[in-house]
Amino acid sequence: MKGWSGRLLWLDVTRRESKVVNYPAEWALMYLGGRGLAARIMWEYMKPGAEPLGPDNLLIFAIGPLSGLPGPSTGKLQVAAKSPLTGGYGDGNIGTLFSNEMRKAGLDAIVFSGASDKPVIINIEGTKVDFESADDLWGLDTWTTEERLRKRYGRFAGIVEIGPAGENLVKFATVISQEGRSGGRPGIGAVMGSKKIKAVVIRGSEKADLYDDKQYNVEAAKALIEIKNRPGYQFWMRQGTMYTIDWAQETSVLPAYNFDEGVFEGFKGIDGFTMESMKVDQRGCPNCNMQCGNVVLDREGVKSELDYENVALLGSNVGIDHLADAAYLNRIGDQVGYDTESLGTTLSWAIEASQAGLLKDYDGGHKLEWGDIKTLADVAYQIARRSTPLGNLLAEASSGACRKVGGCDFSMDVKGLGVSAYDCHAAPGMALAFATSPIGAHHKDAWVISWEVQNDRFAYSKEKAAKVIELQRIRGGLFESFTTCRLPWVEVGLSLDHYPLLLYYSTGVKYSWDDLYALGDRIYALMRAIWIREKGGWSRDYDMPPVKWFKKPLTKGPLAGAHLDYDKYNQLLDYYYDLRGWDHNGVPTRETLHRLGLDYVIPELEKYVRLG
Ligand code: PTT
Ligand code: SF4
Repeated sequence: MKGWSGRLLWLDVTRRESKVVNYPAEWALMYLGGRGLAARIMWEYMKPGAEPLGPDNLLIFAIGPLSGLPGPSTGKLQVAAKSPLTGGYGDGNIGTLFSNEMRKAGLDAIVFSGASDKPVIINIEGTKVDFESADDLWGLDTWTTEERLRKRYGRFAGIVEIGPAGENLVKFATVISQEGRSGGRPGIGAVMGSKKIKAVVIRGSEKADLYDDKQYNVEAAKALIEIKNRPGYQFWMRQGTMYTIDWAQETSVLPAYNFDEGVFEGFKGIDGFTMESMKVDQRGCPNCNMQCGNVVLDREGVKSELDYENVALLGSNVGIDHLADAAYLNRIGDQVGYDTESLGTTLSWAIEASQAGLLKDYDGGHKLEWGDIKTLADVAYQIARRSTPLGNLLAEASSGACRKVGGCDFSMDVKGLGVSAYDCHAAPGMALAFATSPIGAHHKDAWVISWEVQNDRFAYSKEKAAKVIELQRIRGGLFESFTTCRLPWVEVGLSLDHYPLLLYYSTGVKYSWDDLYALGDRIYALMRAIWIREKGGWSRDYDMPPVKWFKKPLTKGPLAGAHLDYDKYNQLLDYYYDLRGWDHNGVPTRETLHRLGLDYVIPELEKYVRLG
């Protein structure tokens, strides 16, 4: 095979053994890599019903046929496992040198099974593996951990690690790299912590074996030049995703006060222009010529790398109107190693719950207040350490906490994962995208909202359901499996036509757009099959957006009064299922599974559902 090594490294963490395995070439062709390969491995090798924080869960790192090569924003790695937060398929996409070094080590995937009884660093050189003690690192934050490991293994080593949040099995702990990169919102860092893996280090020295090296480089160079010449490039380099704050305010989708509202009176204090006035550095993922990690000093004078999502959820959504304060919470998230988006949705839920009197046994009678940065920062640390009853409760995320104390009507999650930073009172298509995302309410799979606000915004139409699927195919199916950053296409408009060519020169396989769309649909149906197997069945209730968007209309801004409509949403969901070839409960039909080459999942699925 060209473009793929065809090899995966299997690590038995309990026995401290490793072996290199050739996986079937068909998997590469049908699932590409990254998310697709991870899902295929999970279906094949994970024991059904595995306890997410037990040794039977598999932690999977996977790259794709474009990752780690020169070219448009290719330094990305997929980290996947059964999620302790949702109980279903979970993954994340992280920009890291690990991707480049994994490519040089000649590995398409690394699978971690079992669990260590003591903290370990797994040190991989090529395919040689050492399990080293991490006793001296356990308990340290991610920045200190990585700094120490870089001194030991070198500036260019691929390193990913967890912080105290992962060690303490916080349900939304992530995998961290290079200070500001975080991946695996549905608790993939907690899975790493449950295996007592503090860090994984990788270095390789092989040259990538491509089908046509020369043409690959020509095409990659063309794409990189096109990115720099796009009209939006200069502004992107100034603000990155932070431009979205002003846009979200204008379109009434900026989450405020636990998604009660879609506008925020203090938005100017946290927007992209404020960020520009505070900017001290710019950084990002490897192999990227449109680096979007904008760095400011937080309220303690420490560097913090910002994106729209974390600023909205740790700013307007918790009533904070000073960027340095939102940046402070964001930096805590990076250092302790958990997802800043879930921190935002969990803190905002906690404030609402506290004010409703649901946290009396936890808040010591001192109600949490919107915008109270000092208390919120204290709570953020308590969550990472599970050091107080409140911190321990909130370490389960709002979805877990509300099951203990009530308040699930205002937990802003789908399938357990907190929603990303787009209010959907007046955006049914985006609500559908959150509700049908294969990992819970992440915007990564279908950021339909920018299209939706310009195209019959209040419609619950078939066209909208089709648009969600189109985006899910490209974003959630293809980019997650290439595995590269999607932002060159989304944000500066790089032509998608580069990608089949890059794939061809990398692998020698000519994929048409029809092939690629079918590939995206296959990965989606497979992820759904994993969910059905792990949940022991399925119901369309799992594909519903948060109740608040239906029941509590907006009270502020030009769209005051707007809310979602149950009957119309159900109609939209029916359109979605029909277009996907799934039945009215959201289960892929036998015919659909057959068409996508997924006959092998049918016997297992028949144990849990009646296939149409
Ligand atoms: C991603 C999610 C996002 S999406 C953001 S801001 W965004 C939050 N960032 C966090 C952070 O930072 N620190 C932290 N401790 N937790 C964080 N949680 C949130 O994580 C990220 C970029 C971004 S920034 C986006 S949109 C794009 N996402 C991509 C994707 O999903 N797939 C893909 N093929 N390309 C993408 N490119 C962009 O990558 P998750 P990263 Mg991320 C401070 O991991 O789990 O997918 O969650 O990986 O290297 O940080 O890049 O406005
Ligand atoms: Fe990373 Fe941003 Fe570049 Fe994408 S655009 S690779 S997220 S720095």
